[in-house]
Amino acid sequence: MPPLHRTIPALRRLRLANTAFQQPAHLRLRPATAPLRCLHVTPRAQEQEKAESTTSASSADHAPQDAPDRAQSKIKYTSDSYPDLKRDSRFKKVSKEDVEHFKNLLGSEAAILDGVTKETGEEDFEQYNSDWMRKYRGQCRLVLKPETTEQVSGVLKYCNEQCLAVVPQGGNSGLVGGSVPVFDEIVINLSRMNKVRSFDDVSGVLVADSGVILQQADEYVGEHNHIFPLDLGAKGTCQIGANVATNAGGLRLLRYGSMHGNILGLECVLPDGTVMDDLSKLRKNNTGYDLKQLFIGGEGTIGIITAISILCPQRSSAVNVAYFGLQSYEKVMDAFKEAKKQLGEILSAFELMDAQSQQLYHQASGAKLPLEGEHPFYCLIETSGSNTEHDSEKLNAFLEHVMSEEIVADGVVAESETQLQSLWACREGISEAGQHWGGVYKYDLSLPLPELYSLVEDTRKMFEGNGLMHPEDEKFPVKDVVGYGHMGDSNLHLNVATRRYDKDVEKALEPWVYEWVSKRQGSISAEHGLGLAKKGFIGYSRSETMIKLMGKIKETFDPNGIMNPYKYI
Ligand code: FAD
Ligand code: 2HG
Ligand code: ZN
Repeated sequence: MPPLHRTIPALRRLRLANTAFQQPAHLRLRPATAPLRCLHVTPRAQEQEKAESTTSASSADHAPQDAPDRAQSKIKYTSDSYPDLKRDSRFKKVSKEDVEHFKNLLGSEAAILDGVTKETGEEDFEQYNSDWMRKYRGQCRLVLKPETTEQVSGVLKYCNEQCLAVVPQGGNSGLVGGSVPVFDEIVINLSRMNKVRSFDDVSGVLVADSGVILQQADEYVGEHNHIFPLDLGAKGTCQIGANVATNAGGLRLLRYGSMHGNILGLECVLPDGTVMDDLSKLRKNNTGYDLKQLFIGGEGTIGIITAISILCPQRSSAVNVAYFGLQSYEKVMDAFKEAKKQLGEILSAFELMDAQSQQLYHQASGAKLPLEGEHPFYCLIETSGSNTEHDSEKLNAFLEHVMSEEIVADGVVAESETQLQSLWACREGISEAGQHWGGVYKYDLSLPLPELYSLVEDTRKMFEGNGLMHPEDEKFPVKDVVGYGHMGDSNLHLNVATRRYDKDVEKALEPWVYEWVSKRQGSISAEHGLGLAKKGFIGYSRSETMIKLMGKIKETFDPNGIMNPYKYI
């Protein structure tokens, strides 16, 4: 195939703007190798860039800005940050006898982290007690790591009988404080339940334990030419059972749909130890209430998911990624409309990033940005298809159109796996960059597309007006307000990057953000869930009737309330 810039003059402007992208900007369709992204994708992408970079600015130009030493700064106990939350006196404190019981039940040293009968230091519990954002910190002194469904069942049955509160935990990458205890709840960590049970390469149905890491699940089905229908920045850490428990959305929901559609069956353990075996591999099963749906997005409040059965699509043999600069949000919407119209079934991601989010990523990671000059908005588009010729024809027509109509001002197209990864890192790295300076307030919102970005502008105005924000001055708690997200799913991520967690900032944002969203009939949680962070705000997105029904469901499954207490329900 001839380089695009010879056949399509408008694409000459799709140029390579820095040394990370030195080759001419023609599009070459590549064989699909699974992009491997992990939680800390940023440094890896940076390393690749540094290795490739031969000229251009000195390394000092790209050094990340200094961040406070996060490892040194202690996270406040959740019980101190939320003094209104009181420990429920119904719950028993873990005793030596309880620990003894669990030891017998689990039968392995590796299965228990015991700070009740042993002098185990607080730092050993840190990774189980504190969340990824370093915002929430519990006081658990017992972590259980069962290896089988029977063990999970035994643990829950005992906890229910003894009224011991528990928190199910996967990779602990959740962003709403749902995966860590508030007080002394026992952590039930699923990481040792990590086996693939079966894969059928005719139907594409994968059955696996809930503790399998998402990236490993994707690699496993990749060996059979399939793809796990979920992809997200934390894929190197998060677990597939927890992905189901949070109904995670991620980067390709636009193409493959949500967990509610892709999950065919679940195996769950109820709080009283009953195993609900619904590991169906059927696509169609219209036999009464679809109970598994209650566990999808249930956030560990009614039971523990121990295995999943999921439909995995065929892996695409041609994947392309383009990164554009655009002059306005209206142009972003035009580009999205055109992408849907012209790329149709091969469009697999359409992601939005504002200029501030890209600057934040650049400053925090030191990575170069793909385009020279600033554009108010950026988009990342991915196509995945099975017919190289057909895909490239479609993509060429789309690129020619958006360039010649001046919808897109500038852009690059990846022509190697490394470049593809670097482009994705500009999008995926924002989440981590947001908290580089000390803390971040994260809002994950569903909004009608025409109004989606106005929230970011209004938030910025609000902080400019109340004197809490300054880009450089350390005295001001807020550093910047950035907007990005899954444009293809009308899902905005509003991140307020701060130098420290600060009650004045929180008061300015909440419930103001939720009111703003509710007025536009949006949702206060598009994909991260409610956890503890949004506990008090569910009423902005759900009616009283629905909240009451949720309460009844909780009571039916978990009458003693031992499952993930103090969270949204
Ligand atoms: P955890 O954080 O350990 O747990 C999450 C919740 O599920 C908790 O309430 C926990 O109690 C419950 N839980 C865990 N395991 C089970 C189980 N087996 N049974 C029942 N309940 C359980 N989310 C998105 O939706 N889209 C994104 O694009 C996205 N990108 C992210 C990028 C980064 C860099 C980070 C840090 C997070 C991102 N997230 C995203 C959020 C997070 O990764 C997801 O919510 C993920 O599904 C959580 O998985 P985990 O294994 O870390 O679960
Ligand atoms: C993403 O899309 C994740 O990058 C994280 O959902 C968003 O950190 C956030 O606010
Ligand atoms: Zn997201």
